[in-house]
Amino acid sequence: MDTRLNKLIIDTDLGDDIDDMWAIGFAALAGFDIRLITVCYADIEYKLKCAQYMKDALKLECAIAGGVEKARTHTPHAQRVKNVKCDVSPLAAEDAIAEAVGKNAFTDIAAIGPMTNVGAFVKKYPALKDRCRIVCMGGSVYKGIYGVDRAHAEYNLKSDRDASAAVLESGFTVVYAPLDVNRDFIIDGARYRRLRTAKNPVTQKLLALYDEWQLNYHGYSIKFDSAVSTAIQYDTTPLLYILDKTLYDMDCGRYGIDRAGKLGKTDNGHEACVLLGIDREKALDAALDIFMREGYEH
Ligand SMILES: [Ca+2]
Repeated sequence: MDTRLNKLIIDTDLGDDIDDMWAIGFAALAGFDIRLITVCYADIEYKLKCAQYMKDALKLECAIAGGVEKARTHTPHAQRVKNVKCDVSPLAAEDAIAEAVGKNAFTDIAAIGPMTNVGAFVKKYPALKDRCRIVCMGGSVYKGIYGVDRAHAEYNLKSDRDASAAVLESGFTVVYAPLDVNRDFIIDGARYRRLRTAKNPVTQKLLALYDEWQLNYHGYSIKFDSAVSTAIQYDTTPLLYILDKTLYDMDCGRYGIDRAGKLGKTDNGHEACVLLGIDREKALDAALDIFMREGYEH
């Protein structure tokens, strides 16, 4: 594990599927220095409240900023966050990202929602390309959704296809964690039984949010029985990559995003690195170790 962690910006569509909440909790427990959370794509006012809720619950010291709203989706935690008072940056998300990147020698940007905000950032601030790395949850190269071994246009990249293409073509360092490595990334069985006994306040909060999501979420993501399993933890995998690259098989080469938003290898594409394989058992153990950490202090 790399203990010399970079500063971290999280660009997220939290508050819809539950995996973003798990990823933010994971980042906090892993000891990332989270400088900024930007919310993207849908239901921005609600997502800002969700981000503020996570900031308060996890005692984070980060800034929060919002992006352009392009859709309305699902708001399973609306009741929980409705009275949250937000302290939101007056900056637009892409400007807040640039400000945070500009303050440090190097910053990782975990892009775990549709690429609207990160696309705007790379287009407006090309001079910052050597000051950060963008690690995305996105794409489906050889494997598709849970149980389907056929690639397809994955949600984060297809929802704002032009922004996704802007990120890939930007010249910034971009690493993709596609469905190939995370569509089976689920904590279940004996690991899940252990997770349920976690003592730290972060994982206890995540489990409460997960139970709430099980009751109130009526979207497209798969719900497993919460007595025995988490939901699919797509968004934890790019953060786990930053911590330990050896858990993955990575391919670096020329990739493109087609009109439908599908990521694939192509001779006339742009340089990118894509995680295509994962040591699943070892990676789940590594994630569980972090969710079980004791002595969380911020
Ligand atoms: Ca997400």
